Amino acid sequence: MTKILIARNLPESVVAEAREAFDVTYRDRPDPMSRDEMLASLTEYDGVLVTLGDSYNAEVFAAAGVPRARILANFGVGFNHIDVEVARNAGVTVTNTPGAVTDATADIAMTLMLMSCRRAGEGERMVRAGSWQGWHPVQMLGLHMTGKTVGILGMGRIGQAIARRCHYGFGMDVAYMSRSEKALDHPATRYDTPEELAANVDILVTALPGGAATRHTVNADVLAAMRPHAHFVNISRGDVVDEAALIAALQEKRIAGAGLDVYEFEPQVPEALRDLDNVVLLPHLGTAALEVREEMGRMAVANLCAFFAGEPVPNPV
Ligand code: 8YV
Repeated sequence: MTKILIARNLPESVVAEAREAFDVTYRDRPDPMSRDEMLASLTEYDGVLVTLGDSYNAEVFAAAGVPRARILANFGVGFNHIDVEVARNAGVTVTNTPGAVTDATADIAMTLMLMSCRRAGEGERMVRAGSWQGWHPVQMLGLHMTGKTVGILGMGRIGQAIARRCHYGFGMDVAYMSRSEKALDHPATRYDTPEELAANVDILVTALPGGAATRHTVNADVLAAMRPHAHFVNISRGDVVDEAALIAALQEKRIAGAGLDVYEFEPQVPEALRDLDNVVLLPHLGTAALEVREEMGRMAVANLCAFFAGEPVPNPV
């Protein structure tokens, strides 16, 4: 029977489904694999269900030699923790779970936009600390989202889901930067560079894939182009932003605030960021809802099943 390693704790229904099809070794733990475990995952199993935090880089593949594993089925849409090129050269197929994550991740973007613009984190901390002095007409005034312009960096599935929410739900104008013009069912302005986009919006949101190709797309220049009342939101990968430059922009109040679900060196969140009042910090909650994680798991298992049945995998990357 085909030997599969499930490398991380998953919803029970997903593990049960995988067990029906494969000889499963279930690593029921929340932490990423050690280097030895990573090597063993490639040399002792036919396929691995992997996720964020397990870095299948060139060095790991080189150390593993000719892998026994022929597929890495990633649980998640983002696969910047896997060197896909190296995997391909080693004869290893990589799959992911697009679609399943889209709405939940777009919802977290809206959560962060609202929380940052309306200073909800700051207000909640004030109430908890017992330091609220009572309502008054100019207390904690934030940015009203209705009618403002959102700028989306990266207009894939998640970017488009954020755009729809902003346009239809909040009456916002939509602007974006992406490699190609997108056929959308609502008006949107496309800009060619991140700087131009940043200069023309009230809220800048990143929905880029992460990894080498998009590293530090939001750098000091892009942050400098933003307007002082503007907010920045990141729900994609921490490395799309130069975190040190973001911290400086926030400290110097060159932008009004930020809402972050992801970090450059996750799970480390710099103290300088945690010290700031004008940021909302979430622990990578993008897809954190049981039914979403179950759907992601079902997709990962479906990719494994198709692969070992000799059929085309539904979600190759
Ligand atoms: C996942 C995500 O929960 O799907 C993704 O790429 O960023 C998440 O929300 C996590 O990364 C698992 O891969």
